[in-house]
Amino acid sequence: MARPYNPRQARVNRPNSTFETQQIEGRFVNVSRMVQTPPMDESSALSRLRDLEIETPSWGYGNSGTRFHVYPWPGAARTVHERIADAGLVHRLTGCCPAVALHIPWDAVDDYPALQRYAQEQGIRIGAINPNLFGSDEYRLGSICHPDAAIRERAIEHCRECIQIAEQVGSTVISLWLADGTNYPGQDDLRDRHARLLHGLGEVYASLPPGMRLLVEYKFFEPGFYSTDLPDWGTAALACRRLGEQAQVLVDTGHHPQGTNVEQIVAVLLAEGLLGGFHFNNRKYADDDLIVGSIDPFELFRIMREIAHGGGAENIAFMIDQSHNIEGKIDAMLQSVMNIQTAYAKALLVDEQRLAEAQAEGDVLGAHRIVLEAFESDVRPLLARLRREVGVDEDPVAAFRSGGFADALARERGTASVESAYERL
Ligand code: LRH
Ligand code: MN
Repeated sequence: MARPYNPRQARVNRPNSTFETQQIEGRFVNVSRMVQTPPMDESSALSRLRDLEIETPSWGYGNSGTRFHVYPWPGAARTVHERIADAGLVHRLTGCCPAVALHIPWDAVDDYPALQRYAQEQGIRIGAINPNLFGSDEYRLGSICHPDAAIRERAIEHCRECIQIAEQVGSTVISLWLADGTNYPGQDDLRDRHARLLHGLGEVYASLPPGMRLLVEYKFFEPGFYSTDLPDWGTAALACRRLGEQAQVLVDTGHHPQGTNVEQIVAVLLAEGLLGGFHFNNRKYADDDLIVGSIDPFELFRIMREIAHGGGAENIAFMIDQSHNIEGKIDAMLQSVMNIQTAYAKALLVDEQRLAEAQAEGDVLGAHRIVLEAFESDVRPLLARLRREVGVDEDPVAAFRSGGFADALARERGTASVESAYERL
């Protein structure tokens, strides 16, 4: 009589199973999933959900638009203090957004310790500091990859200033995106630019105090329309490996060519210990920076599933990076937070044990249906219970809209118009 089926045994004993060969690199093999992991019960899902902290971007609260026009929103934040106050309101209404990311110089002030105290008065802390190496005329041909050494040095110096700002506001994350690239073949030497990239990142990394992380954000195009110096996860991962343990890759969900399997990039970076954080948003076409989960909620679920079952997700910075061009900024941010919580809650409900068995049996559709089951489950009651337990309204967007916040802000702040790129011509 055949021995009772034991997926753990089956997989390990399959002749060409890779586990034996990878024993020396056991840390890559997700053995834990092989262990009989009972489906996650509601209370453990709730504790995982309670641990999920989402950082909102200061620049997501202000008026933003496209090169065609910026449509001013009544009551939209106009100053760094108003942006931090709005982030504080989002935390009070969701219970899970205790930090706001700043962008320098958009959020520059003379007294950073005072700004940190102001954030604390709003019930939040200052999170990632984003250097801006694209907002001044001298960066036409790049910043740390610029052909001119003096401009490269000034770009590196700006990053060092941002590290000092981070120290003054108690932040432990520098989140660096480079707009650096070229627009025409021959415009510059691609290998020279790569060498400048690695040298520049090395200079920035060397200035990090212990305990501070450098998150390296890649993007496949724009504003570079022929080459981008940090175009993909591979280049970012190579650079981070070369830099050291305090450097990790930041995955902006809108920064990939169409058809990219983003969750596989997340899985590989997690396995390699190189996933530092996310810039969540969604897109239909390019880097559209739309509300996360608004276009492809199934992709967001698949990404959060790699986080939910992969382990090693302890130190990941879950950050939103969006611009709300035609909708209200605060309720758009609230909806984004809810969409991330929804995707994570569904991901936590995947029956990992049954899935491992179906995968071991090569039951392709069976395995897929187990994942679909979780995606199609209604997690609204679970999230309502979570929000009741953390003392916020079951529907933060409804609470914002029925709470008169928008009208109060519009009365207090009015409507500030902003010129678009073309209008400044
Ligand atoms: C670049 C990017 C980067 C930010 C900017 C606001 O597209 O994603 O993270 O600096 O948006
Ligand atoms: Mn981003």
